[in-house]
Amino acid sequence: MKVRSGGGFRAIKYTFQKSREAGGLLKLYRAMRSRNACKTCALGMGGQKGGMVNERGKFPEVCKKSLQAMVADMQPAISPDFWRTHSVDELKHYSPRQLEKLGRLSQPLRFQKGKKYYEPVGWEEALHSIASQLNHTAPDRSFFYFSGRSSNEAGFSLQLLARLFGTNHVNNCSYYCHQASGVGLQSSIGSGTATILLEDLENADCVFLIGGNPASNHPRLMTSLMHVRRRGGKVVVINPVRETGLVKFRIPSDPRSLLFGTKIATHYVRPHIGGDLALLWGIAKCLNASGAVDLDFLNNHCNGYEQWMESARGLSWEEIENKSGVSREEIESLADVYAKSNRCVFAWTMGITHHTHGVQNVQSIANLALCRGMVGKPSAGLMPIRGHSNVQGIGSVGVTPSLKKAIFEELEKKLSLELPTMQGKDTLACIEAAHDKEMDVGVFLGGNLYGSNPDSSYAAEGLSRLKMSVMLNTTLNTGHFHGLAEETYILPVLARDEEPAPTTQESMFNFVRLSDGGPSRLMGPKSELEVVANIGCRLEGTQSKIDWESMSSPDRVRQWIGSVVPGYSQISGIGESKKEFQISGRTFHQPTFPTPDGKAQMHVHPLPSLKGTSAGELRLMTVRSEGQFNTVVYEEEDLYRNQDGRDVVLINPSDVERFQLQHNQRVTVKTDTGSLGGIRVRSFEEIRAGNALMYYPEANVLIPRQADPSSRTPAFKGIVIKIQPET
Ligand SMILES: Nc1nc2c(c(=O)[nH]1)N[C@H]1C(S)=C(S)[C@@H](COP(=O)(O)OP(=O)(O)OC[C@H]3O[C@@H](n4cnc5c(=O)[nH]c(N)nc54)[C@H](O)[C@@H]3O)O[C@H]1N2
Ligand SMILES: Nc1nc2c(c(=O)[nH]1)N[C@H]1C(S)=C(S)[C@@H](COP(=O)(O)OP(=O)(O)OC[C@H]3O[C@@H](n4cnc5c(=O)[nH]c(N)nc54)[C@H](O)[C@@H]3O)O[C@H]1N2
Ligand SMILES: [Mo]
Repeated sequence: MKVRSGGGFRAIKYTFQKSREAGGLLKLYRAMRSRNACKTCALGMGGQKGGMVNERGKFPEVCKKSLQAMVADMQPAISPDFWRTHSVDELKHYSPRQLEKLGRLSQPLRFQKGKKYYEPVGWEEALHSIASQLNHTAPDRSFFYFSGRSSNEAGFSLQLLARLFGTNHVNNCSYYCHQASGVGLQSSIGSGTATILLEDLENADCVFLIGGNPASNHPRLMTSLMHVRRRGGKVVVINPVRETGLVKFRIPSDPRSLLFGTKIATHYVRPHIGGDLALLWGIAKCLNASGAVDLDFLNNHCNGYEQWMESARGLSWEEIENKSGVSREEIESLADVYAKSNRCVFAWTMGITHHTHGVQNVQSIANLALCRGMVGKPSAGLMPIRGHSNVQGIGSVGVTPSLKKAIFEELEKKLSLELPTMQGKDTLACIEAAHDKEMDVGVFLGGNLYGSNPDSSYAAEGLSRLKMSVMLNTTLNTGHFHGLAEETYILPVLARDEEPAPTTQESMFNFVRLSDGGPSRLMGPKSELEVVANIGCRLEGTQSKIDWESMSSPDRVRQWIGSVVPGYSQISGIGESKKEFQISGRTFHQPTFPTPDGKAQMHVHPLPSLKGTSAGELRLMTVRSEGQFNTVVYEEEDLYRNQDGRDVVLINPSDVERFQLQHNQRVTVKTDTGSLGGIRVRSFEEIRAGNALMYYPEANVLIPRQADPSSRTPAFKGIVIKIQPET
């Protein structure tokens, strides 16, 4: 049966199903209610107010993926025997879902090229070998990649270890995610994160939701959008796909919404993939023409607005319509909604950042917000909807190639030494350097670098040229079997709610939470912090520079963070005070910006031509289903898009006809980078004609290594494909 709304009773039923896997509802409920920050997205939940409580103190707040993540962590350990009977070649063919379901990692594992199997090794042996390889490695031939699941403490500590070791090749998954938001916002308002609080969002009278599918990926945001709608506010969705849950959502914790459903979008516009920039400029053109811009605000608080106005006026409607795929009338109607709003929030995700013009997309969103004075007052502003639960914190505490000036200077002063000043590489550049044999060692704190990369075959080749890779993980993923180095170590770590001592995380609203940790569910894994400290103690270059033994205590690491990271001073005492806090200087309720003259900057852009318009071509987006979390797949089906499997390419019925294909026909999808066979064509009327949808990470073999020049975020959306029938 076709699913016509997001959330609802299905979500509740799912909770009961999942609780059986977790050993009972009570056990799962206790785990979910423990005082730990939610493990999944960066919307922020839990912490000292207890699990399932949001930043406004509202209970119960829960979503399917937070249950999935919890149940995955509650799995038993993979048995040591498993590794004797399952070869790497065999496990290479396991799907992400099969790998995840094998259970928790509980012993350090080693794989050496030429052998068939991973072998369990003791912690002592693993750490000793890792340190001795690092001791024989030139620091600039090593790189450190961090996922956004780890704590601030582990992130800070490992990046410090990398610097003391001598490398700045330190980066995090943000380079594949919201880096374009950080760079775009920084260049516009001098600050790289959301300008608002959760309550600002709920009090807005208009929300623009651009290039995101929060019904699946940030389901708790739907409660906020419901509040906006109930107060008579507008929700404008800009997305090439009509996503079921953005049309109607049944919020399980709200009886009225659960029974009758809540209509989310008041306006739903479907541009072509990559057409947003033209669309946003089209709205700007309308606002200029109708005199809806706030000239006083522009004059007092913005630089570059004259050029912006001139650019908007100079664009032709023909260019705007062709490059966005949206008609002038529709664009005018959106401009009208915005012109009538007094408190507007602009929110966006990967549909905006995953393009070679990602930064320009973000800048033009900021332009729109600024031109009507919607940044720098309550209940209005800019809101990148961040991904991983602590991706923002990881960036704040220094997991970036070059450290913020303030952190760099304070660290040098406090440690009385010189930190490396070499140019650090971003994530994609590290993979390319590995491919060019310029790297020997990669250390990965969480994540799945292989699985999240564009051009998977190239990524595997690059990673396999390393002498050693070290991966700190909780469960298995495809990166443990593809692109293996001469020697690969997998180190099992504790999840956030199993840590022996409290750790902290930062939400996308710049709120720092304290997670209590909890009893370890398994024998064997160590805390991330302990592993880092252990390696630190053994590294020749680093051991004399800091007391690494003390660095296994999160309290000690927090003292460091508090004394060197801007806005984070309150973290030093949080272990004792338990007082969670808002990072200072990041929320803008006044229009004074952290730029040299306190004014925001507006930017102008040429509009990129629409890709994939030649005969036989389509534009592809690679996206998530609601049954996965990034490279971890929990369910093969995509309920909301009514798909029973992931080996599919979704195209509009008119394109099925245009290419003389049949629904369910097997095809090969091709790009200049790669091809993927055995894919089923699905006729999917929700997607705008001329565009196609496939699932990440399976489709990553198709994705070129083309990145936005200023943020270095790859274009995971907007890829030109051709579809070839298989006979
Ligand atoms: N359940 C679940 N939740 C998650 C994750 C997960 O994998 N699963 N991942 C987490 C992470 S790390 C992140 S970054 C976020 C990601 O959250 P999203 O950004 O919502 O994730 P995507 O699946 O990449 O979805 C992109 C959406 O953008 C639309 N889109 C694609 N191309 C374009 C375009 O050119 N223009 C516009 N306007 N729209 C476009 C797609 O139709 C889709 O609805 O979610 C986080 N939360
Ligand atoms: N084609 C395509 N590619 C994409 C995207 C896309 O939309 N399309 N999206 C991009 C985006 S937005 C992102 S963020 C990246 C995702 O990139 P990553 O963050 O690198 O990948 P994940 O799949 O989230 O990582 C999952 C692994 O993290 C480990 N893990 C989970 N919890 C913990 C923990 O507490 N500690 C530690 N140490 N490990 C833990 C588990 O072992 C799990 O296998 O992928 C990017 N790649
Ligand atoms: Mo992400």
